[in-house]
Amino acid sequence: MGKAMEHKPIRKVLIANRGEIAIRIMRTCREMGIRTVAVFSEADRTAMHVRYADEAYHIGPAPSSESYLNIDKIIGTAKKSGADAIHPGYGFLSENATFSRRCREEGITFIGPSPESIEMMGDKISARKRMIAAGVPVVPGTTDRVTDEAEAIRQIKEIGLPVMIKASAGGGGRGMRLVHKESEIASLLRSARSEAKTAFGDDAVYIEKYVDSPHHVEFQILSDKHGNTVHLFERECSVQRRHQKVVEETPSPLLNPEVRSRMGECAAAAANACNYSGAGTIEFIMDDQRNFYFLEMNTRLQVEHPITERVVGVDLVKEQIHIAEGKPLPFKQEDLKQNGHSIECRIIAEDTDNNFMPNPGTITHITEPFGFGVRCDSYVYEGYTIPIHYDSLISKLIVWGRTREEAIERMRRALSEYKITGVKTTIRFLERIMESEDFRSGKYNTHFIEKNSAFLHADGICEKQIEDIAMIATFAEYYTRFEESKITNSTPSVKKETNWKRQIRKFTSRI
Ligand code: MV4
Repeated sequence: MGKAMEHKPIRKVLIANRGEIAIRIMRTCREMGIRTVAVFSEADRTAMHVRYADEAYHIGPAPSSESYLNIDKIIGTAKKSGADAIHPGYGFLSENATFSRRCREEGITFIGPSPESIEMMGDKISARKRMIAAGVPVVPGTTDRVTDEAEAIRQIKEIGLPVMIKASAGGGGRGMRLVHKESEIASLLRSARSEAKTAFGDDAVYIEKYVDSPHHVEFQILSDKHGNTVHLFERECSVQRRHQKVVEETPSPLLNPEVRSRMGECAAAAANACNYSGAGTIEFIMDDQRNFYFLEMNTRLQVEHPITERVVGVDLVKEQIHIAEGKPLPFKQEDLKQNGHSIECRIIAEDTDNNFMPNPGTITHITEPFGFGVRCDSYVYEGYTIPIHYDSLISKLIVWGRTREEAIERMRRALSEYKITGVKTTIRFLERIMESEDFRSGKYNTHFIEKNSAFLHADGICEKQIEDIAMIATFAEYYTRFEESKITNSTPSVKKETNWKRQIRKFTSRI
C-alpha cells in the first residue's frame, strides 16, 4: 500500500479563505466533528467566518497579497493551531501549485489536488495535449505554442478564420484575442503575447477556432486516490457578464440524455488523464448543434457547487475531506441521479445601473429568504461593513424545484423576499433575468446579458408595483364616487381634499 493509500484522519481544518465559502466549509466540518480554524486579515476582524470558527488567527493587513495569499503565514498558522489539513476554498490559493506542494512538504493535508495536477491543468497547452491523448474533444487548433508570425498565419489559414489567440497560462477569459481578418494576425499575436507576459510571466500562446455564440456547460467530477472517478452531471453557466457568472442552473436546458452521458464520460476521462484527486470541474463550450469541446479544468471547489449538491444530493465539501483522508468514494457512477432542478443567483454588492461598479458599504437592513426549497449561503449581517479589499459577493441564493418552471417561480419568490439596504445589489437585476423570455424558454447562450440588456436594465414595473398601482386606482375610483355622491349642493372642501391625499399617501407609503 503506497503513501497515498494511507488513511489519515482529519481532526482539525484551517480554512484559508473568507466570506460565504469559509462558512460553507466550516458548516460541513462541524457536521463531521472536525474542529475549524479561521484566518483573518485586518479588514476582517468583524467578519462572520471569524465568529463561526472554533478558533481564529490574525494573519496580516487587509491586502490579500499580505494575508490570504501569504503562504508562509498560512502554513505557520496551521502549525501553531495544530490543524492537520487546509481547505483553500475558491480563489486565493486554491489553484496555487506551490501552495499544494508546500502543504505536502510540511506534512499538512491539502484538501485539493496534487501540485502536479494543478500544474498540468494550469498550463492550457499541456492540458490540451493531455485531452487529445485521452480522446476528449478540444476546439480545433494548435497543439504547440505559436511564436512566429509566419507560422501563425499558416496555422490560421488551416484552421480557418475567425480564431482566438489564447495565453497558455491564462484562463477565465484573461489574455485572449479574437481574430477576424488575416491583416490583424501579426498585431494581435504580438499584443496577446505581451499581455500574457505581463499578466502571467509567460508569453506562450496557442490558437483555437472561434466558436460563435457558445454555451458554457461544465461538469462536476470527484476523483479519489484509488483511481475512481465519477461525474456529478453538468451546470449551465452561460448567464455571465465579462467572464463573471451571474446565474447558474442544472440540468442544462440544452442537453439531452445522450449528449449528457457522452460529456460525463469525457469529463471523467479528463480527470483521469491528469491523475486527479478531489473535486474538480471540466469546462466545455458547446455550439447550438451540441458539439462540445474541452476548454479548461478548474482544480478547485467552485462558487456554483451548491446547485450540483442540491440536484445530486451530495455534500461536495464532505467528499473533498474524505478524499483528502484517503477514503474511497462511497458511490459509483450508476448510484448518481439528477433529481429535479436547481438555480443559483449571485447576490453581489454592485450597481447594475452604473456598469456593475462594486458598491461595498454598510448593510443597514437585511432580510434573507427562507422556506421550502431555498438555500442562502451568506456571510453578512445587519450593521456589517463589506470591505473594499475583496470581491463583492454578498451571498448565493440557491433554489430547488421539481421542474425548471417551479425552480424559476421559487427563485422569483425568494428574490422578492430578499431585502438589503445600505448597499446596492444585483437582486432587482436577477429578478429581471427570471422574468425574461429568453431565460424562461431556456434558449440562451453566453450573449444572453448583452442581448437582453435593454430589458434587464429597464426600470420595469414589477408585479408588486402593479398590485400597488391597482390598489391606488381602486382607492381613487372609490373616493371619486364617494365625493361625487356627496356633490349635491356643495363642492368638496379644501380640508377633504387634503385628507384624500393623506390617505392615498398612507396607503402607498410602502412603495
Ligand atoms: C472561446 C470562445 C470561443 N471560441 N474559445 C472565455 C473564458 C475562457 N474560459 C474561454 N472563453 C471563451 N473561449 C473559442 N475557441 C468563447 C469564450 C467565451 C466564453 C466562454 C465561456 C463562457 C463565457 C464566455 C464569454 C465570452 C467568450
